[in-house]
Formats: sequence, structure tokens, C-alpha cells
Amino acid sequence: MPMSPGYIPFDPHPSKPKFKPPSGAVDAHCHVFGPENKFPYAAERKYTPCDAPKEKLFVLRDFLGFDKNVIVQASCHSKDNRAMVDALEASKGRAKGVAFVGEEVTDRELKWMDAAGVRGVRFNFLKRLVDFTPRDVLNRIAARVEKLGWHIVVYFEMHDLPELEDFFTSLPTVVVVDHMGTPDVRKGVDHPDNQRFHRLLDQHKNFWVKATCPERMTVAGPPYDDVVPFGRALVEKFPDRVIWGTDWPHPNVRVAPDDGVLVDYIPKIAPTAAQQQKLLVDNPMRLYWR
Ligand code: 0GY
Repeated sequence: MPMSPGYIPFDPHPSKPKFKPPSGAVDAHCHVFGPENKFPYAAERKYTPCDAPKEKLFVLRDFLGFDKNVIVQASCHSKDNRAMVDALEASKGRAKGVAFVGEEVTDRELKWMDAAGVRGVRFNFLKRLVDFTPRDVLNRIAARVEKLGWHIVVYFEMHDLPELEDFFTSLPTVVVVDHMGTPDVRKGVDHPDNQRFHRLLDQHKNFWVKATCPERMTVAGPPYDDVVPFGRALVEKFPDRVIWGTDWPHPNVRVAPDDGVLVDYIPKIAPTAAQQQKLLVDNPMRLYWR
């Protein structure tokens, strides 16, 4: 089983951010891992994380000044969504979830997840994280989750967009793109690859985007100023379809980021109070707490 060597744990002591999120702010992309003795990691996983249980996520949420979380199923738990659902159930209505399922998932399991607060499934196209799933299988899953009113989160690398775009635009649900479509920041915002991604968002109003993960894309390092133009362009062009999250506990990053520094990045991409309100409250509430 291929494993990422030397998995880097999250920063246990993030700094207190200077930026205060508006009341009711949602961290709309984070994960829970384990604990392994209760929720073992999947045999087919491509990396083994350190435990990052719900209790630690909720402490971080409060420390950073957030009110709610959206917990995204990560590939190290594969299709076993129990740790994520357990966190939703413990959150007292303050967390919603995005699951990872195969077509063997039963209607009963989908109902169980829906009742717990799951509002979407994730289609992951990163070869280093998951094995290939045929499009017809994904189409059948899409048709089933559409009936529940769920959306589909897509995670891909921007250089793969040309071969994925037709499939994405054929999906019948709202489609939420992870991590700004993972642009190469060295190429700049105006590069044709990034402009193609903006065009996709422009032409398909069912597409949303997460202005997340400057720490994954940066070349310069913290405070991630080289990534600011990318997040800022999305907030300016698509103010009603953009959301933000920490990505805690940051699987597979080279250097564990300080979550306080990530929160202080928010006003750089969303400088006005109106933009911050949409990015952190109105948009995620419309998508997940409707
Ligand atoms: C992320 C990023 C990663 C991992 C996962 O599902 C996952 O394992 O999401 C990654 O390694 O890029 O979205 O948090």
C-alpha cells in the first residue's frame, strides 16, 4: 500500500488571529481523522494521518472565532463515513458533512447520513489520493444524491480540467470545486488555465468554489501573499458562490500551517464586511443549512 512518508501533524498551538470572523461564521472545509482505535483508517488509504478527532476540531472552531463546521470525508477513511457522521451528531447542529460513497451505498445509509446533516458527496480525482472510479458509476451516484437535494464536491488538479470539464458540466446538482481548482500560482491569475476555470464558473451558475488552501499552493510561504490574487479574484467575481475553510488538520501539506495565520488571510481576499459576510456566513448557510 503506497503511503506518504513522514506525515506532518497539524500545529497543536495555532496563534490567535487578529481578524474576527462575523457572527455565525462557518469553517466550510475541514476533516476529522479517527481516533484510530474507534474509527480505523481504511485499508485502501494512500496516507496515514495522525488522529484529529472531533473534540479537537470543536476546540479549534471556538478558538478561531467560528460558529460552525462543514466536515468533508477524507480519503484516509475512504467510504467509511462513521467518524464524520459521529462528529456531526456530536456537534448539536453546528456541523454539516460531505460524504464519500460508492454505488453500493444503500438508500438506508444515505438516509442515515442525510438525517445526521450530510449535504453532499465528494468526487475525488486526485490519483495520489484515490483509485479511479468509472464515470458511469459516478453518474449513478449523482442521480441518487440529487434526489436528496445534495450537491457534489469535486477535487481535481487544474491541469486535468480540460478532460474533466464536460463531465462536471453534465452533473445534475450544484457542483462545489475544492481549493480554487488548485491553480499553479507561479503562472498568475490571468494564465489561460485559470481563466478557463473562471469561465466555467461564469457560464455555469450551479458551480460554487472554495477559496481554500493557500498553504497548499503557495511558493512564497506564510502569510501566503502570492495566493491572495487568486482568492480575491474569486470573491470579487463570484461573491455569492464562494465559501472558505481551514482544511484542518491539513493532510499531506509540506509544512503544517498556523491556523491563526490562515484566518488572517481572509480579509486579504475579502476586504469588505459585505464580502466577509457572504463568504463566511450567508453562502455556506445557503448551501448547507437551508
Ligand atoms: C484536502 C486535501 C487532501 C486530502 C484529502 O481526502 C483527502 O484525503 O482531502 C490532499 O492531500 O490534497 O482537501 O484536505
